[in-house]
Amino acid sequence: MSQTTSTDAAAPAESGFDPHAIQAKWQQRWEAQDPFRAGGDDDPRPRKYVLAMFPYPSGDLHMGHAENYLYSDIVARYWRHRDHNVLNPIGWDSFGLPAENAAIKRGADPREWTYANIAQQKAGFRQYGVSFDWSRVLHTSDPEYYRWNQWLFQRLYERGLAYRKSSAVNWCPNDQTVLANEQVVDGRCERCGAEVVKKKLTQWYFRITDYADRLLDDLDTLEGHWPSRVLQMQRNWIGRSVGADIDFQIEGRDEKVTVFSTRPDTLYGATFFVVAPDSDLAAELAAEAPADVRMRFQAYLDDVAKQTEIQRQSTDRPKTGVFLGRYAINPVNDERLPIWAADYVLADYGHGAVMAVPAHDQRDLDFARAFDLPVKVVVDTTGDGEQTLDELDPVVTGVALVGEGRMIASGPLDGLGKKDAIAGMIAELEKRQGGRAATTFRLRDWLISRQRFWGTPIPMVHTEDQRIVPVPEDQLPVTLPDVTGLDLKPKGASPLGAATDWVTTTDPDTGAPARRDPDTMDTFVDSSWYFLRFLSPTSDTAAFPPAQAARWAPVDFYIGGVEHAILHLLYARFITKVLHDMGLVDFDEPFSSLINQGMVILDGAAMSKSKGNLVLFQEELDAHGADTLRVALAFAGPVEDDKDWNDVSTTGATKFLARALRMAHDVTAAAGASAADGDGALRRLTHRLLADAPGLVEQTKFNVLVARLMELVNATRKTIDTGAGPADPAVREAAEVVAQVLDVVAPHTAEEMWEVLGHEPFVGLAVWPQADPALLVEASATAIVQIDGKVRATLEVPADIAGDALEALARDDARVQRSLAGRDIHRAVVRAPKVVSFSTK
Ligand code: ANZ
Repeated sequence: MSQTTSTDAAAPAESGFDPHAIQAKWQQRWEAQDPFRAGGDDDPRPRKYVLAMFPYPSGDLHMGHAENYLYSDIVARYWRHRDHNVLNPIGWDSFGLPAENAAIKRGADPREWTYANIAQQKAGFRQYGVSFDWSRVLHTSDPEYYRWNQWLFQRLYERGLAYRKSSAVNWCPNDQTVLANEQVVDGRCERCGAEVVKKKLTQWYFRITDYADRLLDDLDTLEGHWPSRVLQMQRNWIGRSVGADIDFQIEGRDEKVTVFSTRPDTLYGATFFVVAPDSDLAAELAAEAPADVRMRFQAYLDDVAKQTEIQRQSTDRPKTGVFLGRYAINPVNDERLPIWAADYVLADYGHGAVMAVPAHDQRDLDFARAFDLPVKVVVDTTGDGEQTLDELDPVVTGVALVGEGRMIASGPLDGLGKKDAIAGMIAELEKRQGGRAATTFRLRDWLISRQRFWGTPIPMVHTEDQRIVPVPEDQLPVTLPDVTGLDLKPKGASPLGAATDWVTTTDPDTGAPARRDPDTMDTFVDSSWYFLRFLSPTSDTAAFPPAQAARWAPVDFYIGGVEHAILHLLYARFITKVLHDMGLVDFDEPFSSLINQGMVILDGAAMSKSKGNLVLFQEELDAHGADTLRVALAFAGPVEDDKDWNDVSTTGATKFLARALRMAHDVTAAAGASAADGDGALRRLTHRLLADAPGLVEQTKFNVLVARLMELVNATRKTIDTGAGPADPAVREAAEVVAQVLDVVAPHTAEEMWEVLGHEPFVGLAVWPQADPALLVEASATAIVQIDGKVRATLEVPADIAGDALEALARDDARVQRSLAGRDIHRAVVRAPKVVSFSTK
């Protein structure tokens, strides 16, 4: 669409098109009559569940919302036109830190900020003409919602999937709360950017790792339905490594220590042993070491605590470590392996200890070279013999031999390739009960407790005798206390702990005094199952009735930003699988199809308040009206692409809508007139749109759909002005089809057209007519005739003409004869019905 010119800008007023008046009129009727409410249980139509990721009430709606909810609305409206019972709900993800921080800043209640923003966003959505089912609105910060988070927590607890443990967690010193691994980006707090440190704390976790295999394997079922990059990001995040657990005896210690290795085949090449300095094992080993070692270890540990996980994993920094003065015994050859503490080994991956094989692992080699430890090659990787093993010596080259090859210096494994050697070693270890096949995941359990106020209270009670028991179900929800008198400022412990009346309770078993758990849940718990709550948002007997889940879920079409590719989607997939195992849902993936929309950007950069390059949704909406904004955004480019606001033409969109409405006004053929004798070309175009529109919407090619609507509006205009005129019934037919299809993008204008054309509202509920197959056949085609590469004639021919017949027509054509001027045709190439190509040389 072209850019603004001064004459364009005046177009709407001249044509008498008043988008604001039309919009107000139809929004009022929708509000009064509620036509977009999902049908009840007795609705016989097939069902479609369309969902856009629910918004966080951070302030006014912005251009990202304008895009996201436009796309889901197009799909929702489309399925209604295809005679489906559509559920298109809206709710708010309304717990979380920004509300709490705003409240701290202003000494107010987070509720005020939250619900005021929600009201504002609701009004924005109404004004944008989104066809939500407004009877199902939910807010996760309502006790009616979060009591079911508590219910869910307790179900997980019963199943051993919610548990407390002490471990080194990510701690944001600024927000004074723990963060899940997923909320740490490049070593910094995702929310505030502060550098995250490790702190040892006892916290609540969900045992998502129990589901790691299923979460990974089931991604295959989503192939082709989810963006492949999201599938890849999920796979990497789960990170399955297959190998073996190997038990090592430690001199002077009874219990064995297990390590995980993806290369058990290289066990004969192990020359030292490394433990994570911040692991319990390191502390235990150091405790029994001589005083000087203990001191060196402690100093090192203090140093390590300052490193982020990213720093620790980066390969290009000098290796550091401390020899602990202890030895592990290689189970296959009884060699003594010195034990080091070094920070390149992470405490919470595998078992927090590794057998180091410097010849075949780069990090181990770097370490061995730094501390002059032995290197023993056990895989001959010379392969095609271009270089000798001596030339490849890792000690000299500094490059570990990580490639495949034949085993050497490995006793019974000698001569084997990697796969057989791994299998052979595992069999040997199993025989000796010194190891076994094992799989390790990068995925960690989900840390769900937060030391903040504005979230779901964890429904557990700490008793005097140190038991931790669930709050009895009939006492749920545990609601948040009044904020008056509470200091919400982050201080390392939950502010709820200071709400004395609230935190004091009784032991459900004995009636003795007890304390509530003062922590609240990660808000990703709220969003892990909200799509099910929309099925019965007011139910006070169940989170969701399983019968409704069977009816509506999984979600057929889910759309949202790629920033949720890992966290939200992984958690929702996990909880869905848990609910499946509880027998509450009969599917185990929540979202059957997923689309990530691009961003609305300006001058090539993401819009942001701090950069001051925001295009404000509300301003644009007030200036141009909803339909203009909707058409302009839908037309701006493919759904997945970023759209630069410079390429979004509201002027072009307004002109198009004005033209469409004027076309409806011009129609003079009576309603119900048979279009059969109307303008054939216009009818073919109309029916082609009807035939193609479903595919265009289902493949989310909304920009192409708008282009096709524009084409049909232009063609109709031509018939009205310079063809058969406004009385041609084909003109009415075209205008009616435009109204019905345009509704998905520009519903207010479409309703107006529909009414102008003499129909009862709502076009939004009108089922699209079938395309007439007879009109989809291309009746005639234009063939070009070339002679020696130059076009000499065009012929109108039947679209299904045979090659011979086309060639004969071309040879007989007078213009062709003239051009040939008596020369002979040596060769004819015919591609019916489009091209005949003669050569005379
Ligand atoms: C011996 C070995 C020899 C290894 C070899 C690799 C190559 P992925 O693939 O990422 O799962 N490892 C195990 N636990 C670790 C920890 N807590 N911190 C750092 N590294 C750890 O990596 C698995 C490999 O990473 C394991 O296999 C182990 O080194 C190391 F030629 O064992 B390997």
